Amino acid sequence: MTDDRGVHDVLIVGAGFAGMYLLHRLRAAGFDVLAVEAAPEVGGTWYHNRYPGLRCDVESLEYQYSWSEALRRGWRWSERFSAQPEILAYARWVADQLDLRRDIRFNTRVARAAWQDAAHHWIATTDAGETVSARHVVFATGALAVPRMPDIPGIDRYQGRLIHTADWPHDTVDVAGQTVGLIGTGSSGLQVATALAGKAGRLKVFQRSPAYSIPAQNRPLTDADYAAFLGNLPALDAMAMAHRGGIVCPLPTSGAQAVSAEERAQTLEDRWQHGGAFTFLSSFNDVQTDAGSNALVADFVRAKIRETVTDPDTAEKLVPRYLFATRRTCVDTGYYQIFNREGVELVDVSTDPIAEFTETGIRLASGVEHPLDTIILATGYDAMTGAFLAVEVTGREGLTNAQAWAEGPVNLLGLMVAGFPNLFTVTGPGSPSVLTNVIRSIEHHVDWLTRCFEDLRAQGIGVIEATPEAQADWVAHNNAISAGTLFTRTPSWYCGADIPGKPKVFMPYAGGLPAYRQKADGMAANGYAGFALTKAGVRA
Ligand code: N01
Repeated sequence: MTDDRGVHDVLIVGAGFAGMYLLHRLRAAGFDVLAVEAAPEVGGTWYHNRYPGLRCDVESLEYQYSWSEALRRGWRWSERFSAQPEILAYARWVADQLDLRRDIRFNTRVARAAWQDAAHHWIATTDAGETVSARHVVFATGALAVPRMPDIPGIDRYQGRLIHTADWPHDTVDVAGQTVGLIGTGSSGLQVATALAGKAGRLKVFQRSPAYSIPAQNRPLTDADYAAFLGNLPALDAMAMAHRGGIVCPLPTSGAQAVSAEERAQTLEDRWQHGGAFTFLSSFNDVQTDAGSNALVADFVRAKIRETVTDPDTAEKLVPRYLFATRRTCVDTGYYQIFNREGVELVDVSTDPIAEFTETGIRLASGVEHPLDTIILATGYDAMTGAFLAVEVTGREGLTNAQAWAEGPVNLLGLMVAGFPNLFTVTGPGSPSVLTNVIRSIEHHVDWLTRCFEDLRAQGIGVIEATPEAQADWVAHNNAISAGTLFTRTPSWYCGADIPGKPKVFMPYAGGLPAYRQKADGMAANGYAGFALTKAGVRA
């Protein structure tokens, strides 16, 4: 594709929900923008992830763009929590509505990007060896984009069908009559297990860590739901903007220990019946900061698991012991119930780990063998840093992104890394990102970037970059905030604990979206305090 359009104003890497909205905003603001996308279609994670049972854990009416009333009125979701095909169809519909595809190069993966210091622009090289030049590059590559293969020897030896949930085949996967093994019990594992139970001849769920999961209580959306939604958009948006997770949910006003046991039980029961993890988490205001309150909420969920699963041994294995919601809380549609079915077996590999793949299945450390026709890997992602580090990015004076992030991701506002002028990440580490309804976080970043590019253009600024001092302050601020929460007490993908050798740093900004927005917008309003600005045509 070596590009004949000269130096673009902005190159966007990725055409998921972030890249799509950014392309629309910047194009409307008169910038010359090109987006490149590795997949043949828009949608990002919703294109690649297509395993059976996949639904969003944020409600449909909130997991859509809020910036356009026309889009909100033009699309009708069928269910409260949408399934993947409908979310992908929505992304495609938006691309059509906004005529985005003409500026997206599909089937194009950026392999390298190098800053040209004298010319003040980037040259990106695709894996086909073609080049694109742009003054600014924005990585809109998503926090959960690079699938993680498990650290288990012998994977190539296995002769059956091996499928990662994040790379599900486009053809039909027929498991009827088969013995299927599922490794991993996070959000993906729970959903695929629930979908395959009863379809596979036998389903063996290999669980290393049990998950806390809240029922979705999914149901069709009605005309009344839509009337209540479309008739109250400003109030609903205001509520979402005030919520730390960007969710339409009243702010909790008391701690879990500040109310009587009866009131607490009733509140939790109401939220459980309402469904969804974000609203359940918002039952009380101290669930993620006070270990005593956290234990009370955790005990409520543990009791629900014990009530649901009829075999007491299996129930005990499914009960998590770690602090509630310090790993991503799952949302399910009948997950715990599958263990009451014939043909579904929970294999606890916490004490007897999977030692290796064999030609026919899995062997545990104890020597026990599990012959399997198909193995599904729901083993997650190289979260938050994986997609950015998968591209070899060279900034000022030969500094690479791998070097800059060797001890964990550092940046200013999760938007810019010192030493990488004119390069931005959307919903990267150091921003609220995965702790929020990511659509709201995306919209904020895209709005911030659009304003930033407009300001730079108006002021004749050619180069913007995070100063090392402001970056150090932001990293310290992030660490101080996460240290005040319970998140850091549990190993999780939020802190790189799942990947051997990955720096163990809590990555998302834990201060909530409203506080984050205030800081990011404040810095912009204050002349981009913390960023160094260089006039166009002047050597930085
Ligand atoms: O991945 P995960 P995911 N032997 O990293 C296990 C979003 N998402 O794809 O915890 C045995 O959570 C590992 O065990 P352990 C959402 O943000 C959203 O499920 O390391 N097990 C764990 O159980 C989510 O959090 C939606 O002990 C091994 C599992 O693999 C994020 O994506 C749907 C193992 C990985 O869980 C990632 O979720 C799907 C081994 N050797 C995803 N290695 C919705 O919106 C790994 N595991 C609903």
